[in-house]
Amino acid sequence: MKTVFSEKHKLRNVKTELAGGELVAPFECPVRAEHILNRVKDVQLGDIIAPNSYGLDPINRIHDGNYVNFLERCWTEWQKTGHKGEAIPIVFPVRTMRQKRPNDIEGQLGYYALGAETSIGDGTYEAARSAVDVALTAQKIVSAGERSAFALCRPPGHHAAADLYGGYCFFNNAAIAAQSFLDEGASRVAILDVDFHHGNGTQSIFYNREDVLFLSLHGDPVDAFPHYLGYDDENGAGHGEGFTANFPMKPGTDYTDWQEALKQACARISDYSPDALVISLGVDTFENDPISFFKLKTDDFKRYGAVLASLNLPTLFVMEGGYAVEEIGINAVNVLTGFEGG
Ligand code: FKS
Ligand code: ZN
Repeated sequence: MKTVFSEKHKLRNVKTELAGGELVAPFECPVRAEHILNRVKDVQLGDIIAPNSYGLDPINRIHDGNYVNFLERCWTEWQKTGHKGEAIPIVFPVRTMRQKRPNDIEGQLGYYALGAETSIGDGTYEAARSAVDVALTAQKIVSAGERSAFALCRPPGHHAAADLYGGYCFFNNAAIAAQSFLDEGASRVAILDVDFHHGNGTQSIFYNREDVLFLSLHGDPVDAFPHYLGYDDENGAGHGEGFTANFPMKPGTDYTDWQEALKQACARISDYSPDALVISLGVDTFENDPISFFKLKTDDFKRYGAVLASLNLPTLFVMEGGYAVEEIGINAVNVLTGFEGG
C-alpha cells in the first residue's frame, strides 16, 4: 500500500491547547506523524510519496468560501490586534444569539469555532492545505485502480464542517476525498469513521445526501467530545434519511463490543454497495490513549484491518486522531498491514 505524506504537516506546530483550564502542550503534535511515517518505513508498507497540489477547487466543493478565507487570514489579523498568544476563541454564537458573522477577528473566531481547544498559529493554514493535498493524492491512487492507499494527513479533519473548525481539525480531508471520488464518476461512497471521537463534521456535511453513507463508531456523546452530536437516533435527513449511522459506545468498551458495532457497520456498507470506501482512521480507541476511554489493544488494530479488507472495496485510509504517541505508529500501521493480510 502506498503512503502519501507531506513534511508540511510540521508547519502546524502551535504551542497551546486549552485543556482542563490550562494552556497545555497540544495532544495533536508533529511527532505523531513522524512516528506513523517511521512505522510505515519499518514494516516496508510500500512507497512513500509526496502530494500533488490540487488548489482550492476541491476544498470549495465541501467548505464555505468565507470560512476558507477566514482560515487563510486569521493568524495575520489576530497578530495585527497585538495579542501575544495564539488565536483562541472565547465567545460563541450559542442559543439566544444571532448567527451573523461579525467583522472583529475575535468575533469571527467564535463564529467559525466549535470549541476553544484548538489554537490557530503561524503555519496552521498551510499545513491544513497540505493535509487536503495528501488526502486527494491518495484518493487519486485509489480511483486510478489500486486496491488501497494511506493518506497520512496532519492536521486531521473529521470534526471540520462546511464552516466550522475545532477538535484539531480545519479542512475535512476525508469529506473532500469522498467528494472527489464522486466528482470523478463514483455513484456512491461510504465513509466509515473509526476514530474514538464522533465525526461530527463529516456527518453534517453529508447529512442530507444519499450519495455518501456515513457511519461512525465512537465514544457516546453523553460522555465524550464533541459532546453535542453522534447519538444513535441521528440517521440522516431529507434525501439523506437512512444514510447516516451512529454507534456510540460506553466508557471501557473493549474489542469484543467494539467489533460487534464494526460488524453492523460493515453490513450496512455491504448493503449500500459503494464504489469506494473512505476510512477515517483514528487510533485513539487504544487502551492507553490519554484522552479517550475505549480499550482496544495493539493486536486488535490488526484484526479490524482484516475485517475492513473483507468488504472487498477500493479503500482510502485517511489519518485522523491518536494521542498515545509512542504506540501511534504501531497501532495505525497495524490496521493497514491487517488490511493487507499480514
Ligand atoms: C478530553 C478533551 C478532548 C478535544 C479532542 C479532539 C479529538 C480530535 C480527534 C481528531 F481525529 F480529529 F484528531 N478535547 N477531555 O481525535 O477526533
Ligand atoms: Zn479522535
